[in-house]
Amino acid sequence: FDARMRWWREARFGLFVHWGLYSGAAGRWNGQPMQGTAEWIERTAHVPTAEYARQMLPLFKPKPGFARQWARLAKQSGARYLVFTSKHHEGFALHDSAVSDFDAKDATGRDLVREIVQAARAEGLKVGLYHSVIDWHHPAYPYRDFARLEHPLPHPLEKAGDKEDPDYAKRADLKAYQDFLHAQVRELVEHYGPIDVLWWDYSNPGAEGETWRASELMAMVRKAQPGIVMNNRLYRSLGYDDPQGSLQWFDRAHGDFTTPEQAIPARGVAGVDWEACMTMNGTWGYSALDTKWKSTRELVRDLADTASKGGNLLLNIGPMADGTVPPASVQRLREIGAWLKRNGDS
Ligand code: JFZ
Repeated sequence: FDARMRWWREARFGLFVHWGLYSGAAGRWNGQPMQGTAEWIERTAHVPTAEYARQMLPLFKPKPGFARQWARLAKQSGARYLVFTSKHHEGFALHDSAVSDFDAKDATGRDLVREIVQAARAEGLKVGLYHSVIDWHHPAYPYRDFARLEHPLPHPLEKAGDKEDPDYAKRADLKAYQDFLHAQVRELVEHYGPIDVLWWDYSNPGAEGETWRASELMAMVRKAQPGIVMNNRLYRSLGYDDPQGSLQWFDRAHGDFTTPEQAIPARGVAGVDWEACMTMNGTWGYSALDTKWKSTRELVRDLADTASKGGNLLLNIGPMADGTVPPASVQRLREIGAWLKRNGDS
């Protein structure tokens, strides 16, 4: 355990990337600004998945070389690792998946996980996958309706039906979904060479513990990637009422480190490896509407605060649908990099 955690403990700073079909929506649905973080727009705008795919797929056009730009930017910022969304809750997979046609290979002819992993490696960065356990696209996914997210089936709301997807209840099938989840993750850990981090997201209350056959899934991943480091969101729900909840719920058997949100100012817990993840504005996925950027000064302070309390900071960018990183993020990352050059330890 200590051996595989070594680089991670020394890393201190990583770049997080939220990028998927939602990037094309840029915070609006049918012209209307939507509340909430932009990567949740399918739920917040109550869009059926077929309609979502119909509108979003044509907008998703990765430009050539986008991954090299991300990796170079990560390097310039002083980050030592890059964690990107191989799949977010929308269910669109960035790799070439044989168990789904809702994937980048089918949509664009390209395997974007391969492009990103290779680009990160070329810059000497460690690379990790954020993989969503939630999947709003898969027909058997048993927690599809926003209203039911917190609740395992059967749920009283079932009787009211699902406005967005009336047949949903008939298709929901936990076992079939688990099998799909395991098969898709297997592709990711077997086909792309060494993967350094698996960043699971996330098990809401009611869908935690072994709901996803977590022990079996983690063992499979560990077998394919003996050195991989995993967070604990596959097994444990996070505490919504307590921002430090996931620290208290940490369980070494089901995660190497824990990833509390809103963990700044940092508290940390002795003996537990932890990582704060944070946006530079107020959204993970790209939104053209969110221009409330934190200052570089504030971000540097957050990085120092986290590092001084023994944690890592995973700082997010939300590229546009063609892979372009918002200029405000580019500027801040370069300034952080310059600060680290002057004040950091390498
Ligand atoms: C999850 C995602 O839903 C979100 O889109 C983003 O990817 C983020 C990094 O992770 O969001 C969460 C999950 C749990 C909590 C907060 C946000 N929580 O328990 O406080």
